[in-house]
Amino acid sequence: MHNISEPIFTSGFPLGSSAGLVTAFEWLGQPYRLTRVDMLGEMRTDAYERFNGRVETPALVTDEGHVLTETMAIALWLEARDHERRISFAPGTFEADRMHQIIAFLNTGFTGAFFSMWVALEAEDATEAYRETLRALGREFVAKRHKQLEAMMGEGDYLLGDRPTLADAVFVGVARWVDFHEAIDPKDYERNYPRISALRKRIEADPAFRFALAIEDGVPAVGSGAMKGLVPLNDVLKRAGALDA
Ligand SMILES: N[C@@H](CCC(=O)N[C@@H](CS)C(=O)NCC(=O)O)C(=O)O
Repeated sequence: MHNISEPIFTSGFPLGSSAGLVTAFEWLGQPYRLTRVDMLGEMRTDAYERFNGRVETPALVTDEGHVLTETMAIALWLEARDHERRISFAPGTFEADRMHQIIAFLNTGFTGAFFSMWVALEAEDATEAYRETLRALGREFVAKRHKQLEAMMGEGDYLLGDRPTLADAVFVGVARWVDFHEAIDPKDYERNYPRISALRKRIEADPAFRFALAIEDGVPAVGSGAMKGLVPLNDVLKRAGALDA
């Protein structure tokens, strides 16, 4: 553990939005490591809470040993290291500003639209009527945010320009929740949101996202070669000073 010099990114399962940023790490191609975090189990400890006070994934332990949380902050950390502009645009350009705009929308309105559906799922003691109200609210917001994202998209193959960027990565980690929560009728999905639907198919077929899913599922995976190995969560907690040595 002491010899690890690469940044370590936590990939939360099941269905973590973190799969999006794992996809981004793969596209970026710089050395990194991963830690799988069971969000229903090992994340619920005092040590993890000391590591990330919000008790969430994703989190990044940087190569300097700092702990950085929040999807947008980690996306910006990646952007600052993307000197070859593989997954981002030159700072100060309108493309860069627009990428930030789209990531912000995805990380707030689009992701937040699913919130009441997660609450409904976890509210085991609530009445069925209350849970159905939460699900109905979720369906309404998910449809609204899909309509808005569809309108923000152009004719291109990706959210911006002609290549995948951090915006597509953030998108793909969350867009799949629509299936899990049955938030939109599959018949309406392709018909009402043809660009979103096509983008999902394109990125979900991408080897980088396939790799992220394999990591999430805990099955052997061959990635780009940038991922230098899995690190046990306890080692990460120790490194961050959240666990007694
Ligand atoms: N604002 C945070 C939210 C992260 C978040 O919602 N993480 C979810 C998984 S995708 C989580 O850890 N949920 C567990 C919980 O809230 O109990 C970010 O953008 O990174």
